[in-house]
Amino acid sequence: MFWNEKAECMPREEIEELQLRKLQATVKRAFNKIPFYNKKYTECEVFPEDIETLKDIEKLPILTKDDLRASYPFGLFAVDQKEIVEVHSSSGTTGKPVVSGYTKKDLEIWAEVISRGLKMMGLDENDIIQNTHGYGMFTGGFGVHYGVLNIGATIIPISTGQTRRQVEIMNDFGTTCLIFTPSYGLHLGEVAKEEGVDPTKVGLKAIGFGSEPYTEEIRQRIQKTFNAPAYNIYGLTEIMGPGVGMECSAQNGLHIAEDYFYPEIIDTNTGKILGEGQKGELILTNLEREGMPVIRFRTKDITALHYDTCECGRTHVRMDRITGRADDMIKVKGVAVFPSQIEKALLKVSDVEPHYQIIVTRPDILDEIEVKVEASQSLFFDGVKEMMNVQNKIADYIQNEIGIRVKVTLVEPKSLPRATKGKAKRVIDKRNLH
Ligand code: DLL
Repeated sequence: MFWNEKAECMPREEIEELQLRKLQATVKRAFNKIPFYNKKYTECEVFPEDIETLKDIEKLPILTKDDLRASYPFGLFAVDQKEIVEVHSSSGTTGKPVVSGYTKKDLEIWAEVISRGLKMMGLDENDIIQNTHGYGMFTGGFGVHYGVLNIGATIIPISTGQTRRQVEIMNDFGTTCLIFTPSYGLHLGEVAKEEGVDPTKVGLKAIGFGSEPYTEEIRQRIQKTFNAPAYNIYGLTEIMGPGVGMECSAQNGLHIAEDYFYPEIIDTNTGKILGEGQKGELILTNLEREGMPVIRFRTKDITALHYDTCECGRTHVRMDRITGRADDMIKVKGVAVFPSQIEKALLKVSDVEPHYQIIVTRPDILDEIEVKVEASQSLFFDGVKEMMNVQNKIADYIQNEIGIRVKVTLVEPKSLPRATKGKAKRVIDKRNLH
C-alpha cells in the first residue's frame, strides 16, 4: 500500500535530480535569509553557487547541536515569526534546547511523511490509532497526530501515561494500531495483562514504535505480546520530528523520505564520508522546509544506508535500525540524558567527590539508571544513616535536572576507575542494544 507511489518509487536519477534542485534552493534561502548560515558559509568561503552537483554538499560545514543551540530560540528561522504556526523543542538536553519551527506548509510535509509510513504499516481510513506519545513540546504526539488525520484514520490522542486507562481504551474502542516507545509498549503490555486484558486479543493490525533504540529481541517480544507486526519510526526534533525514516512491511530498515531529507554517513572520528552499507554517523539535511531549513546536521546516531530497491517496491534509501550514539547521550524512559547533567547535579552536593559512573541497565523491560558516586572520606565514616540522606539528596537534585528519578549509590572513596587516558568512561551501558 502506498500513500504517494510516484514519490516513493521514483527512479534513482529522478530522486537525485529533485534533491539537487531542492538542495540548491535551500542553501540559497538559508544563505539569504538566515544570518547564521550567511556568516558560517562566508567564513568557510563557500557560497550557494558552489552547489552544482549533489556531491558539492560536502563543501558545506557540518553543524552540531551546539551550533543550533547558540541560535536559541528563533535564530534559525528563515521566515517572519508570523509565518511560523507551531514550535517544538527537544527534551532533556543540557543548556538550552533546540527550538524547531514549522510553517503551515512544513506541517503539511510532516503529515505527508507520516502518512507514507502509516500506509507502509498497512493502515488506512478504517483504522483506529492510539497515540501514546506525549502531546506537547515533544514532536512524537503532534507529528503522528497530523499524519493520522491526513490519511483519514481515527486518532485517539491519549498521550503518554495513565497506563490503565490506555488499556481500557484500547480494549473498549477497538484500537487497531498502537504508537509507542519500545519501553513504554512493553510496560503497556504488562499492565494490560495485570488488568486482565489479553493484549493479543485486542485485534491490533500494526504497531509503530520509535524515539529510542531497541534490539531485534525487543521487537520480537513486542510483536508477540500484542500479536501484531511492529514498525520502526525514526526522527528528531531538529530536522522535523518522527517521520524522517519509516519502516515498511519488509521490516528491513527504514525508508528515509528522500524528497524531503538528504542523508549522509560520516566516520565519526575522521569526518570522512562513508559509502553504502558502511556504518557511521548520520548527517541530515532538510531539502524542503520553509520555517527552519537545517543543513548538514550531525545527528550522532549510528547507522548505515542501503540504496538497493526494497522488496516493497520503494526506491527511497533504507537506513539500518540505530545501534548506538556517537556521543554519550542515553535515552531513558523517552528522555534524553547527558552525563553532564548528572555531573551538574552532583556538583551541588558537598560530601561527595566528583567521581561518578552512570550504569544503564534493562533489568526486565524498562531502562534504569544507577548513579554511583564516591563519598568523601568524612561522609564515609559518618555511617549509614547520613549516607542515605546524601543519596536521597543527590537523587532529588538529579531528578530536578533530568526529570526522572534514578537510583543513587554512594561508594567508597577512590573505588571508581579513573580516566587514565583520554576521556573518563562515565556511562556503562549494560543493555546490550547492538
Ligand atoms: O524522538 C522524535 C520521534 C518521536 C521519533 C516519536 C520517533 C517517534 P527527539 O526527542 O528529538 O525526537 O530525539 C531524537 O532520539 O537522534 C535518536 O537518538 C533517538 N531516536 C529517535 N527515533 C529512534 C529510533 C524524537 N527509531 C533522538 N530508534 C534521535 C533509535 C531513535 N533511536
